Amino acid sequence: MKTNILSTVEYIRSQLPPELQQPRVGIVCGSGLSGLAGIIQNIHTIPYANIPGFGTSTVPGHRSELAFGLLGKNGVPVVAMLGRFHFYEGHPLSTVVYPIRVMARLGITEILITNAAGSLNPDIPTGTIVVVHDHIAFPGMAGTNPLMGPQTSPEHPRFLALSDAYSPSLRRLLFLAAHQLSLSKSALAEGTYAWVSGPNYETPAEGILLRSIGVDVVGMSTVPEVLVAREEGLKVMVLSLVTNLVVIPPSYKSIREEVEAELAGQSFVTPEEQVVSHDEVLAVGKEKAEVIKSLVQRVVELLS
Ligand code: CYT
Repeated sequence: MKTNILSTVEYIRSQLPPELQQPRVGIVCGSGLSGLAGIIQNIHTIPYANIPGFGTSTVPGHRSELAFGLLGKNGVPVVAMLGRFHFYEGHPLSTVVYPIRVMARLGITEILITNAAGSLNPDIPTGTIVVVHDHIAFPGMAGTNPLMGPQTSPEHPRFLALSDAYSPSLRRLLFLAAHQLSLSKSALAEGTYAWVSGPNYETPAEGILLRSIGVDVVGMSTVPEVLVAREEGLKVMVLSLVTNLVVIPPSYKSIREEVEAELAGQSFVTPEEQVVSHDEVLAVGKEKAEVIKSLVQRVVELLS
């Protein structure tokens, strides 16, 4: 494992000019958020397909490249994942988190992670950017955890503490950045992210469950990356863009009563069903991508 990471790091460095070989900040671009590449200066990209140990991401709307370059007015060296690996694509969790371990070995000290998520909180509408302050890892609690297995480094704690997984200092910088960019108060919220494996969206009953235990947003990524980033000693910040609302019925209406009433008098109609679509998720991503880009850039500037 360790030698693999080192050989991956060696390959990556061989593809880069010296000034980009030691990035300071890592960035993970979620669904529709890879436009960040457009503001990286001196950009050098390496397709995942060429990088030893990397998988290939297969989700429409996600790119599959690692981008190196300088970000912000101080030209901070960064590495950005344009597209990530999801557990639901069939990759083992070790593949999902491999780029995080590689970026840590390349020398990053902070990682800024973005994703698209569904909201369960009526106060967090579509289009809101949620600054994640905690998580619930459903697969992780149930034995699907990227930290399981032998320790791969003596520096890794066996029993990782997660009380401060989402760096308070980075979250402070994020809200300072939002202030400097004059974002409206409602553009941002703070909340708890639940990781589910996907690839299906949640049923209404699952939505009720998640909401009742205090979840604000739900998604199919990020948490494995956070766990490994923390194990590697990185400071972590996560931004979730709410691209859809998880359908939570106030109460289940009886279809039987409805049909019986219709049959007793009026005409019978089959109503349209309310479903989440991946296209909807991508469309909202496009609209808010600019804001996330500016926030990420400003946080990187504030870090330097
Ligand atoms: N939406 C999303 N669940 C959702 O409803 N983007 C991920 C998971």
